[in-house]
Amino acid sequence: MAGPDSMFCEPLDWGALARDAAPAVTDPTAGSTSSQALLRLFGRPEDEVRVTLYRDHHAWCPYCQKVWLWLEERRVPYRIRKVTMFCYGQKEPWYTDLVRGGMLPALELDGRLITESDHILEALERAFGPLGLGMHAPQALPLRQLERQLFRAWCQWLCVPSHGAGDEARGQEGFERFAERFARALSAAPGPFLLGELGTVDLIFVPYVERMNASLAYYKGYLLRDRHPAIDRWFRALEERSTYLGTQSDFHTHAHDLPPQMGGCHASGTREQRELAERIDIGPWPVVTPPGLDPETSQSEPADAAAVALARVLRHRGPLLARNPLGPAGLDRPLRCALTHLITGRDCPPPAGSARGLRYLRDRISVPRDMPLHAARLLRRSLEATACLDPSDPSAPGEPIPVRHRRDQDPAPFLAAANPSLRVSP
Ligand SMILES: N[C@@H](CCC(=O)N[C@@H](CS)C(=O)NCC(=O)O)C(=O)O
Repeated sequence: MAGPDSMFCEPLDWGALARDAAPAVTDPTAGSTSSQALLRLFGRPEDEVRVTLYRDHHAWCPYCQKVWLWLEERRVPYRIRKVTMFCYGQKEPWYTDLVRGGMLPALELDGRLITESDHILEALERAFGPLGLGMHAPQALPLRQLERQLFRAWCQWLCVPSHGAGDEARGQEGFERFAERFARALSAAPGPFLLGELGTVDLIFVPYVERMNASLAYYKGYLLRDRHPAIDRWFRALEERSTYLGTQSDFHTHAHDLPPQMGGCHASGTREQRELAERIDIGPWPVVTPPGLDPETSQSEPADAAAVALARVLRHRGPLLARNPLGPAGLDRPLRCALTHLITGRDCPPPAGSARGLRYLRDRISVPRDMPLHAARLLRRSLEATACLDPSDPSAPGEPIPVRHRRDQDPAPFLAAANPSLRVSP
């Protein structure tokens, strides 16, 4: 048994760990935006709810994010029903009965079903009033076109295979043209947002600019916020809002959720790109130094980040253990070692052969689905630090993250654990 002065410590048991976990949010219908909430009331009675948002389980769908953010910003009471995307599992039959083809998002407003995110935003603006100047303001229309141009230039650079440095340079140039226009539009505005106060048009840019920021860092070694101070200022202003923070993902999640959704993402292969991608995958975080220039977030680490990460793991402990390549018996102790490191900061060596199971989990923490960005960083750091102490094979990799699909992220076992009536018999 290791004494208090020993360099290493023994893992805490599950009961002791539970005592250090952050308490559950008392009322998810009010309070900060959270990916886990299924009903948002903003202090209104439940019988006033007129809206149901259908969005994806993992918060990976960009078109869902803009509608989600709009409802949160406008504080419209709504219900959430989560649906599986084709890339990570089987679409729920009740959803394909409702929406032919199963596309997301969809929204029910006063019993009327609406699809297509822009139609949804239009209907919401009609029913509840615009956010800021609204999406039909004359100034908003050219900006909405710019968003699509920027999106296409990004796809061209990221998703079309390049044959050497010339192609890469052309891809970057094409992207820069529209990124500069976006930055100029932001600089021309009186505040950090596009048309003065935050409006629907900002929210239309949010999902893909967030994904550009992450994917271009990972696959091209290109730091969007560093290159365009006006875009950084826009992100900083968004990151002051609890609404955006509740929907915001991180570099690692997007780097690995985008390939199956986009039909592939192509790395430039430069030294800078490879170094940054490795940092995004295994840390340390922030992914660039000095820390003042964190390209993922302007927010510093909240004091309860480790306790939140711990609480989220404890909540899903059963399926997390069962889904791991080491199995429940094999992962139990290594996971407790990592969680002990997470909350005590002390090294806790796992049994021989556990590095691959710890790294499997490290690579599958999804932000904001599982926890916020800083909590995820701390958990990944503890999983990696503990894997490095594996006495037999400290550098054993986890199972590679698939790129054509993400069925390793099938939510079915987690849903069945939370609600046994959903369990499908084999
Ligand atoms: N134009 C549509 C695009 C929606 C869309 O492409 N949704 C994707 C997810 S991002 C989808 O539902 N794909 C089916 C699936 O992945 O299950 C909109 O604006 O709502």
